Amino acid sequence: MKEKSNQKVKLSLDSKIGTFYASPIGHDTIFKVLMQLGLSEKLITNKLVSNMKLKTLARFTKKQLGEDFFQVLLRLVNSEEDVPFVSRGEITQKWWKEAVFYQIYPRSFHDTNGDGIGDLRGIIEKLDYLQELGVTALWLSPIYDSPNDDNGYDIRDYHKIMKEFGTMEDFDELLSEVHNRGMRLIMDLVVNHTSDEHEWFQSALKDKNSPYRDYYFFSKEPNNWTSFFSGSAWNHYEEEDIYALHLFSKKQMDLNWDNEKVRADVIKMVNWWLSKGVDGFRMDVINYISKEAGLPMGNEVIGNMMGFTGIENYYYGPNLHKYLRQVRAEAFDKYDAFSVGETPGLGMNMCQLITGEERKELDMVFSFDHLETPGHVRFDDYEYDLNYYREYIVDWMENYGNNCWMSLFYNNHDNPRMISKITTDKAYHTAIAKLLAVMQFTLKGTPFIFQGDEMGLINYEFSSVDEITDVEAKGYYKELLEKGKTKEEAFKTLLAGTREHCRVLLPWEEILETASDIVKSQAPDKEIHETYKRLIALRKEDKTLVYGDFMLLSNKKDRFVYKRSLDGREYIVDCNLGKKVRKAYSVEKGFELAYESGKFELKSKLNSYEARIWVKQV
Ligand code: ISL
Ligand code: CA
Repeated sequence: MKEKSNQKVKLSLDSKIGTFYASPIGHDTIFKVLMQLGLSEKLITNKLVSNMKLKTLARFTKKQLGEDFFQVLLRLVNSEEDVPFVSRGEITQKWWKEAVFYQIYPRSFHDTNGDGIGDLRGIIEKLDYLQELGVTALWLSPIYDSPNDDNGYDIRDYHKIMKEFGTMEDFDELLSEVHNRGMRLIMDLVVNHTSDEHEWFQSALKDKNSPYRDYYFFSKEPNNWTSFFSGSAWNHYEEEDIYALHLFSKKQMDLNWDNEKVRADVIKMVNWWLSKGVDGFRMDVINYISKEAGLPMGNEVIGNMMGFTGIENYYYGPNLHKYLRQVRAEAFDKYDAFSVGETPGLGMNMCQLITGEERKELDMVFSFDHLETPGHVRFDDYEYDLNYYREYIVDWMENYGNNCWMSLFYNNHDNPRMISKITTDKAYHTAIAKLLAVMQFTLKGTPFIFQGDEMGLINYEFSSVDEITDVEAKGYYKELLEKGKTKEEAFKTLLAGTREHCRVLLPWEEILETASDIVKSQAPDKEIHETYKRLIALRKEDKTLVYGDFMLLSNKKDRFVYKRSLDGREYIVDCNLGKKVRKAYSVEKGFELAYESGKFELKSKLNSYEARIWVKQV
């Protein structure tokens, strides 16, 4: 267990580094910085350093870090009054803890009218398939009316369906078909920003005195914040010689949540969908909604470390908790609806302060620190080491608390496929796909399958940069060329990290609909699909895999062995995280094999990436 400080005393330059690191936000911030730089925690936790005063460190590092660096960290740390409560007690039972979620990126899920774009009818057509797989809840990426600058994450009208996807009648049918099957459906809530084509922004832009002017951030003097999609976070409007803030694309304008009318309108819209019967929302970049008052300049050192300037002013903003509570109280709670926030950049303490059930903010979050190993960013071309995933997940399993609940995922629409990140050697792909599934369905938390995971999909082989149309990738490509990279180099970088890999239409025909064809049915993809079915069924059979305690049995190199137990029921999961064949964990008498990802040639050995699940006989 990690040491935690309970003191509510404000920290200052006279505080010791150790005290700073023991404070929840201090810990998360330093942890993130170390991770970004690929440095070890030991750098901070050794006695010599931890007894040093912050101001001494500030003096030593003045040249590298500048005057303000520690002031900015102190402001962030001191802005949080609370400390996380970590319960070891009973877990409250909830449908969404027992659920198996499946994320649909509608544009590339299933196209029924041949225009090359997935649609709502396509989802309806595949509901039986999803039910058979064992999925119990769906998350739909945005399906609202949008000019599609960022594939629907730029919403023009929250109450209309994107015309390429279908109509509101199609949606209503989809929702009732989902419910008829005893499944749930959650929507994507994108309210950090709207499209610049949204009527609020149009009105604000055209008329200084518009009631919607304060819905956004307009300024004559833009600050130095940068956009996640390259360049400045401020777009210039010539007519009035004024700028407006957009953390994402130039067509995704940040909403001003400090304006209570914005909150009221968002809450009204959320109620509208909940009253239609949707079961909850995934909330896009929800930790970015509260910005530091006055939008102060971003610290350049932090900006360089993180790759984005300004981020310390909004990724854990001053009113975040307050706004989340308001949305919950005035919308979600009225329907007992489920919420999962997308929260890039937040560490474990911050997540505890947002998802602790006693705090009444969000039910769950997606945090992302497991998607790249320390010192790497998404666009790096490297081999992901699963030993890091083990370290990460064990920390969360042991320290997140029973009053908080984790989401378990490896993929989503914003990342290349995890299997390809681990190795490009196709010989291992089937084994890796199964290994990932074993961990996903036996660890403590709610699994979120991303469409195609169950088919064992890997990165797409793009042959030209023109095939990559994502707004982020296009901006980054331009930036790389401006920095002097050749076209080949820039294309190679995109291939490593582009979100496009996960946005290619699912290959239904090639993979599953040829099940009758003997050759195809023995293809690895089919095998992976069967594995998903088996594991989901196993998880549903026994609540031990949902609510059971987690206990680490071995974390030697390339090995991950853990136990889940509840009321005398026990499972042991034995995973080989690497390519080398290694000795299997020797389970006590009384356990029998519940699942085996390989061929079980040798009981005492585990092949490359092989995994076994043992269950205690009762
Ligand atoms: O851009 C990032 C830093 O590299 C990401 O962490 C980013 O904050 C995250 O991917 C946010 O994603 C969500 O909001 C975006 C949208 O483009 C993504 O598809 C969505 O998942 C803007 O709405
Ligand atoms: Ca279509």
